[in-house]
Amino acid sequence: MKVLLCLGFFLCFYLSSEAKIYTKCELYRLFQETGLSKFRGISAANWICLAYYESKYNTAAITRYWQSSDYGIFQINSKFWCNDGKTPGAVNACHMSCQSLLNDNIYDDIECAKRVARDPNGIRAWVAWRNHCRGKDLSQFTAGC
Ligand SMILES: [Ca+2]
Repeated sequence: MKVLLCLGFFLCFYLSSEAKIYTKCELYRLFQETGLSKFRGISAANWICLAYYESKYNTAAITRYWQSSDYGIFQINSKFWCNDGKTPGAVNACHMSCQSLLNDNIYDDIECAKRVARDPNGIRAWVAWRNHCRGKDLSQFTAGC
């Protein structure tokens, strides 16, 4: 998404690589395209439900904790998965900057989510999925897509 902001008569900022609020059907198509749908047997509806309750589909979402933060549409944590330069003992298992989890390109976010889900806990790593999606009727998350 590109946004043109004009302030007054002269001052214009052209910003690229902005954040984006996705729709469930945009996510559905991207999850199909990248193979996140059915990844380790986890359906698209589970991933869309997870993204809804973690970030409301907003790539700019950040949640700060005492010594780490969650970033982006999947709320991926800086303690284990990405590098934000300020998390003590960070592992950075996705080998990426946490800032990359905040822009409108979510292909790298999807690859990192797959990495998280490859661990033994799988999708259970996400608290919002456990609290809001596990065992629920998730048909609304792909309805009409
Ligand atoms: Ca990204």
